[in-house]
Amino acid sequence: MPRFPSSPAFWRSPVRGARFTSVLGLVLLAGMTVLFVTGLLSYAAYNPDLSPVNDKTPGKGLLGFFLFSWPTDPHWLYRLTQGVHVTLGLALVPVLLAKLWSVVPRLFALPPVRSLAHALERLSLLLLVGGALFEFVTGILNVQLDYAFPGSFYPLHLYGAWVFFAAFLAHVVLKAPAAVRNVRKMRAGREDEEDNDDELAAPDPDPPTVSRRGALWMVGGGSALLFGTSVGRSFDGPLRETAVLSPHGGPEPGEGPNGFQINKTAAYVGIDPRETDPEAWRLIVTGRSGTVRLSLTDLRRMRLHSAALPIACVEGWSTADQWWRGVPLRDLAALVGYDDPPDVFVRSLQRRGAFRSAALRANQVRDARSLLALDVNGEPLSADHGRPARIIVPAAPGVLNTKWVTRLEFGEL
Ligand SMILES: Nc1nc2c(c(=O)[nH]1)N[C@H]1C(S)=C(S)[C@@H](COP(=O)(O)O)O[C@H]1N2
Ligand SMILES: [Mo]
Repeated sequence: MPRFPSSPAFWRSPVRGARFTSVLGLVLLAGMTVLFVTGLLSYAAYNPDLSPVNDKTPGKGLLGFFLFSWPTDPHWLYRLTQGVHVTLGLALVPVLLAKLWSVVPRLFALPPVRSLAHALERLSLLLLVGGALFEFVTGILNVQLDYAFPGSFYPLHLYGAWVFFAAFLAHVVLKAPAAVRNVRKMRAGREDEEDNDDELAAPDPDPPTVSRRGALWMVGGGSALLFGTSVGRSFDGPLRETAVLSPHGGPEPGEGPNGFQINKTAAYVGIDPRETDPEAWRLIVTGRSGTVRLSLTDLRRMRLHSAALPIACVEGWSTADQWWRGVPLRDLAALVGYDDPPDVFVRSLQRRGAFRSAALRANQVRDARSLLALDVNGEPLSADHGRPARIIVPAAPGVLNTKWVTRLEFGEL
């Protein structure tokens, strides 16, 4: 009985084989491509060119490109793209693990390097496997642990994605044709045929306890379970309760008009209730024609506008549309001298921690549904939803919807 993992006979599972690996590989080809694209969309949605405010990634160079201003239509756009990114990412965990398990004998094959080409191939696999594990681990920690990497998650996950994807492309070019051939054979019902060049199959397998098909069903069942226990975070009502595996999201929001998901409470980020007292609070607006100070009463005398918009967090959870009422940002821009709205830099009363300020692009300011909201669902904002005034922008990530606003600086950023 061979005792070393470097010997092919050490690996006994009859499930391993080129066809098992091929099915999982093709699922990952589709799934990881969707993750990469929705991840880059999330990057674009942060208005990364409005630096150094939103995106502080150092030395990102070419990788900092983005191709378009994030649109404001459809208003549920980020809810969809980021919901898919996080929910699909969680659901793919069993597929990734099964795929790695299916090829693990290769890791121990001797000699470790046979030629220069083989050395390069192994290096690309290191980037592929390392990159995939890194992206899943950082992503899952982020959605589960309330930004376990404040400030640094973002560049890590972005750079990791590019390293992974470069290796992934090379791997797909090399392996996809064979994977497709293998799956075709399986579908033609010839999976039990002898295949002598199957290097992944155990040369001396144990008797089977489960068929390859059965093992694939188990992986699929694991994915379905993860999907079913996380997708609810993108919906309200009883469905939300089904999301026992999160993604996380803050404390229980309670009942009533303000009873929807809260990311961080006023107390958690250290907002002093005296500063958000509606009598004492003032909004400062700066722009081309100078500075304006407005009380809450001044704002309520302006033309108020209503819009039904969701909160959609980068963590993957989102709320259904809520009815927000407030002053359109473009009307506030007009107060300080802009007929055609420019970008705006938004500051909150928060003094420490992430997300206390954010920059919005001119196309977002221009949309009449982009509000400095004072009310939600017919009532003034609660302390935790940003009393007395917060930003709400259609289709934007939650992180741009700054709460407890104190200052709006209009101008080209
Ligand atoms: N000042 C401030 N605004 C903030 C945040 C914050 O931490 N501080 N969190 C942002 C994030 S990440 C999200 S998802 C939304 C959540 O809004 P909600 O708590 O009202 O649901 O608020 C955004 N606005
Ligand atoms: Mo968020």
